[in-house]
Amino acid sequence: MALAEAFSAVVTQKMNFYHTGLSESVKGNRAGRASASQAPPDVARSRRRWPELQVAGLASLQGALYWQYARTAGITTLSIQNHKAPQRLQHLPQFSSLRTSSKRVRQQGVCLSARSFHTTPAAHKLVPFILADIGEGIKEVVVREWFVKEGDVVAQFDSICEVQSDKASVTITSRYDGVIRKLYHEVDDTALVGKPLVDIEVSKEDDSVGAEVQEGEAIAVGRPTEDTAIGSGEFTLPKGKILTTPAVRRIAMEYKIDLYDVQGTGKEGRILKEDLLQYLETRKSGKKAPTPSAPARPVVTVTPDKPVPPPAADPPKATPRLPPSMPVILGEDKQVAIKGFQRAMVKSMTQAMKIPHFGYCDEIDMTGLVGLRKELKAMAEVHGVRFSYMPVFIKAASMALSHFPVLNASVDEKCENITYKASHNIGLAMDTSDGLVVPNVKGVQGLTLLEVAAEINRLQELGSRGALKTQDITGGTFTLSNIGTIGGTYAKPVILSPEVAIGAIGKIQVLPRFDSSGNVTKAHIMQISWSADHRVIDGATMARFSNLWKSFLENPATMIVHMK
Ligand code: CAO
Repeated sequence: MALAEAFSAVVTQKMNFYHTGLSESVKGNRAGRASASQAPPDVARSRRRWPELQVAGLASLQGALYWQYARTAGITTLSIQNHKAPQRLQHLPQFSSLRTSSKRVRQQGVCLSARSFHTTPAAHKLVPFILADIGEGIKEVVVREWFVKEGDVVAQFDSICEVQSDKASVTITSRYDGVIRKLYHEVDDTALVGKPLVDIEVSKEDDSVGAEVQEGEAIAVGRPTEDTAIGSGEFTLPKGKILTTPAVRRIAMEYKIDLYDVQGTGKEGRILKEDLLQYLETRKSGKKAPTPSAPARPVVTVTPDKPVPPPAADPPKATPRLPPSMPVILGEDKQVAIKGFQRAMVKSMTQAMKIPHFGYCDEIDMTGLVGLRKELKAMAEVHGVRFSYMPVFIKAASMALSHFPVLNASVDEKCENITYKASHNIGLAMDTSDGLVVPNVKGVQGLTLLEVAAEINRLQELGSRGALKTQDITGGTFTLSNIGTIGGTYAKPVILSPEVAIGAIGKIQVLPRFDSSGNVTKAHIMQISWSADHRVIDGATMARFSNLWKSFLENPATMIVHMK
């Protein structure tokens, strides 16, 4: 069976249902297109005459679309013909009566025991669904988006909402089957860990829910946490998020697909049905599917497959990335809560300002690199990679860090131990619509310039749509902040604790300078401002490191010679 057909068959099975006596079957895409409250036309016509719904295949019960239809159609009796996992039948508050001929269900199904078959509305209870601890000592989150509304029927693992902690976004999914009765928050509200997010009406007779329902924990979906602890003040990462629909999740479960392996092409990286099909197709053909959240090393083919175009003649310009700003006239004072990434900034900067900062600035003559960058940019374009100066800054930093490992280090909270980091995970401050975020390029010491550029492209793309993953923004060991893309010369960067050093890069400007013969020449000048933790880094070390970094940028040939 072709994969597209297989997929369609799954949908058909999910939606294949009959009104008693009519045996009408609504198949595949047609059923799939029906909205939650719109029954397929044949069913809608007959629902008054046939208030009993017969289900062929238990999978049907798991579809929110199906549930919703049954509920809105006022169908109170459900007959089940095929039961592979009878425990799933326990959470059907919208049906007051269930029938089955299945021995297995009779033996195993809680709802089909002595108290079963005829449940009544009184057999449901309202459960506050508590926002559980999502790790890293997070006490509160901001609700970014609701995926449900009051009255919606949800099944286990259906997405409830997306919340934003001060570290990353997390999708909260339901642990129970039931009906959403109350949303406790509006979008942008702050929700507290340990307090209810929603009330869910679940079946009282639902033994599998039992004590858990009393606790009502919300669960976050994600990969197991990754150990990217920084220094000895280590923490557990919050889990990453997968954006997709419950239907796609269910199909993924049926085909035993880990959704983390599927590249989402929808809004904010959402995994669409087409993505899953594409993944299945690739898996079937035995090819390796692309991994969306591949941790460290971006794959770049460096063999040019078309001739490298000649370098562009124009000098590089910092293209304005933001639309021209408009004046904001407030009229009256306005108080706004500090949330999301901004809250993260409050925390990290307050922490950082406890560190005694040592500042060191210098200027770099970028004239040689400006010329070389034109060539590198053209070469990278052949591989579909956008090549700015940032890959060179980052790679040169890594090469210099190899000589000064104390700068690629972290200190614990009381500054009693210093940990020299083996990997150069170099962070780049990124100006996004959500605010400042600092993802990092992992393992720079082992990457080529092109690979660094490709990884920056990936991080920038994710950052621009607020889709950076936890693993992208944690585990950094050293940071560069290229404020020069916006403007300015010098800055006073603040260390990203527990790292020990950071550099702020100014704008490359064409300025007059003297050459070795004393003649005034046109030069491309850029300023660098370093900040280091003066408790563990002395000024001489910072200056020597800066000199080495500067020499790589001013004489790119030396960089090439020493590059591994
Ligand atoms: N001076 C002049 N031009 C520069 C430059 C500099 N210092 N750095 C980069 N440019 C150029 C780039 O080469 C690119 O030009 P081309 O189109 O000719 O290649 C252009 O400016 C735009 O670059 P970019 O911003 O798209 O990409 P980048 O890799 O240079 O920078 C990033 C990526 C994420 C560092 C940048 O986009 C950004 O967000 N900078 C702001 C960082 C920030 O806010 N720091 C403050 C932190 S403290 O609050």
